[in-house]
Amino acid sequence: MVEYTLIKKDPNSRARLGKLKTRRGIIDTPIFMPVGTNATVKGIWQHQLEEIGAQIILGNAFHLYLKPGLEIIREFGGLHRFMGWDKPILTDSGGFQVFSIKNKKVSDDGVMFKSPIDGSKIFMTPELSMEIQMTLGSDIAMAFDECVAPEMSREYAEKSVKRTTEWAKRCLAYHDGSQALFGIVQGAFDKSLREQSAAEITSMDFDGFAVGGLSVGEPFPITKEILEYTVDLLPEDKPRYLMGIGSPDLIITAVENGIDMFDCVLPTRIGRHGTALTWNGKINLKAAKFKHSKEPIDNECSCKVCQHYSRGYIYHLFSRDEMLGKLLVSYHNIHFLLEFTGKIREAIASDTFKEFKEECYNSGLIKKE
Ligand code: PRF
Ligand code: ZN
Repeated sequence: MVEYTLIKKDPNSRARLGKLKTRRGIIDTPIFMPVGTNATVKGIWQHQLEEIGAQIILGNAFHLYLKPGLEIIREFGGLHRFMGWDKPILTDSGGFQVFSIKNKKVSDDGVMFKSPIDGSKIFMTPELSMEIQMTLGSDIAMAFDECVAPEMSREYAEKSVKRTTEWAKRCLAYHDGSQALFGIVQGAFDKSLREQSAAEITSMDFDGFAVGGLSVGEPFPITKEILEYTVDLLPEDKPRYLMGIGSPDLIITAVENGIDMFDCVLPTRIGRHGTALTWNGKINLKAAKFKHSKEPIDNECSCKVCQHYSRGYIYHLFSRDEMLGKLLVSYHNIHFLLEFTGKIREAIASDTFKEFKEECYNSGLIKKE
């Protein structure tokens, strides 16, 4: 259901340039996927996403099942029609969202929890997650997995890896093949568990593979070490997705380790708080030092916000709590990450990825490890 074509490998790292053919068009990889949890990338119109070059966005089985619910999605003919977006959508299975809920009961059958919206009891299973994602009609669905919290014991993590494998089998068995389906490798921060999980998950007939369970609060060197180790265990001929990362540092680390896809709420979340990504690092536009600034957020940015508005104007919007401030910074931030990943692709294409990374260090966008 998706077809990955490797175009080129970077001579100095494991970075790779490729194309992923989906039923709704071809995606250039490495690619950043903006997150639209509730069928909206917060604060951005769908036509604006197109305008800034988003090629694929994320939706969330968990949230969309709670609201608006499957009845409404069916009535509207799927998620694409419901939200007015006709490019590819990847849906997450709920495996991560369910696990951040308190007072849930996890068993080998599934996860029992109370709806955070109306308190009703919900039993999420691999089969239900597949049912939801098929109804949403996303182009890429994710297997239902268990993302283990970092404080859990090795014993628990071991059980959890087994459970994620069993759930992956059930997802494949229930799924009707109408959309692509990716498997997720778990295994906490333990290399032997990662190895076991990767061996089990990659032995199944998935269209692509994701690395889950990282960037859940652990220090950066651990993320990096486990990522490096895990990517080596994934097949070369399928797309690889690192779930839930989107800071420039982690994007560079992911790409140089051979990751093709990543997603994160970071650009819109920090944008709503006035923090903007720039080629010289993050700035917070609520800071008084920007009150008189006639400069754009970033001099090198080609986005509409940087073309038309000053830091001083955006400072004013935030000081009056005007909603436009949040919208402008969110738009700029998403544009920034899409432009950043576009430059990464150009650099891999021209054998200058190493130099590009060096430039990012020198400009202050990313930190020395
Ligand atoms: N599993 C799923 N979604 C996720 C994760 C995971 O482990 C993560 C971890 N960073 C983000 N999103 N299903
Ligand atoms: Zn901009």
